[in-house]
Amino acid sequence: MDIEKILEEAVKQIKESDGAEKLNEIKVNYLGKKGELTKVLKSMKDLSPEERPKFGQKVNEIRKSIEEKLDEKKKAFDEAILKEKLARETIDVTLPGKVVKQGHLHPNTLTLREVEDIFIGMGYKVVEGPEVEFDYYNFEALNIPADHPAKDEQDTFYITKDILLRTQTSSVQVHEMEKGELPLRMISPGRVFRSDEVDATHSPTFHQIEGLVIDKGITFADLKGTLQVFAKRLFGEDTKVKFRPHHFQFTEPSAEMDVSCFKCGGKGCRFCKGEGWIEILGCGVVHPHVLEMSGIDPEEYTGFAFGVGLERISLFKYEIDDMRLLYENDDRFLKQF
Ligand code: 2NL
Repeated sequence: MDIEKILEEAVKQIKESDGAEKLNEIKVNYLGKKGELTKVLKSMKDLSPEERPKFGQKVNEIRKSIEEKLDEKKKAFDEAILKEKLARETIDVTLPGKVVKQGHLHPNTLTLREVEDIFIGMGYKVVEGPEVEFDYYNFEALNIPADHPAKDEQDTFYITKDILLRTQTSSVQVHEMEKGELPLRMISPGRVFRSDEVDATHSPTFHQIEGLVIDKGITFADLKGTLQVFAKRLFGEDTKVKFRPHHFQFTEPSAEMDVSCFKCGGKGCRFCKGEGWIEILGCGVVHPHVLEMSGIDPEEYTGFAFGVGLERISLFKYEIDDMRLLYENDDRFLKQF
C-alpha cells in the first residue's frame, strides 16, 4: 500500500473542500476508526518485524500532516466567515441619526399648569368633577331657579329634562360645599359645554377654571387681593388690575376683572384694541342663598368665587388670534410651544 498516495489524496481533498462540514467528513474518512490510515496500520501485521517501526513512524507522520492540513483549512474557513460577517455588519457611524420627534405640551396644558401652580402656592386644592351633571348642581344650587331667565342666557346641552352637560365647573364646587369641610380653598378646572357657534372666540366646548374660598370673615377685599396676586404671577409683576361692577346670580356683589395690557402696559395697542385693559375673569362674593342651599350658615361663613376661561388666557398669553387653533391639533402650530 502506497501510503504517500493516501497523503496526496487527502491533501487534494482538503484543498478542494468547500466548508467545515466537508473537512469533518475528510477527517473521518482518513483518521477515523474505520478510516484509511487505520486500515493501513492494521495491515502492518503483514510486514517483517524490522520494517514495522519505520512504517509505523511513517504512518504517524502522515497522520500529523493530514491533521495539520485540516487545521489550516479550518482556520482559513473561520477567517473567511468572520471577514464576511464583519463586512456585512459594518455600520457607518458618520450617517445622520434618525430624528425622534419630541411631543409638546398643548398651550392650554401649559396655561392650566401655571394657573394651578399659582393657586396651589396659595394653599388651594384642585378638584375635578363630572362633565355630565344634574340640572340642580349646574343651575339651581347656584341661585338660578328653573323659571329664571338667566337659564336661557346660556344655551345648554340637555341630555334629559334634569341631566345636562355642565355649562360651568361651579357644579364641582357645589358638591364640595355640600361636604361641609370648612374652611374651603379650591379651584376646579375642567371642560364645559355651551351651545355656541364656532368662531375665532367661541366654541361649543371650552375649559374653565373656577375658584372658591369659604371661611369666617372673608370679604371682597380678600377677593381683590387674591386675584391681584394671581394676575401679577400670571402676566408679570407690573400688571395692574381693575374691577368693574357686574351681575351674576351666584355672587353679590359681582364684578369683572380687567388686567392692564401686558403688551403695551396700558397705553392702548392693537392687542387690547386701544383699550389698555383686557377682561380676564368674573368674580364676586358668594350669594348667601348659594351658601344656604349647600348647608353652610351665611351668618357664620362668607366666601368669594371667580370663574376664568382657560382658552381666553392661553390666547392672550401666547398671542394666538384664533381660538380654533387650540382645537385643531395642527402639528405646525403645536410644535411652537
Ligand atoms: C363667569 C365667571 C364666575 C363664579 C363663577 C361661583 C361658584 C360658586 C358660588 C359662587 Cl360654587 N360663584 N362661581 C362666581 C363668579 C363668576 O364665573 O364669567 N361666569 C359666567
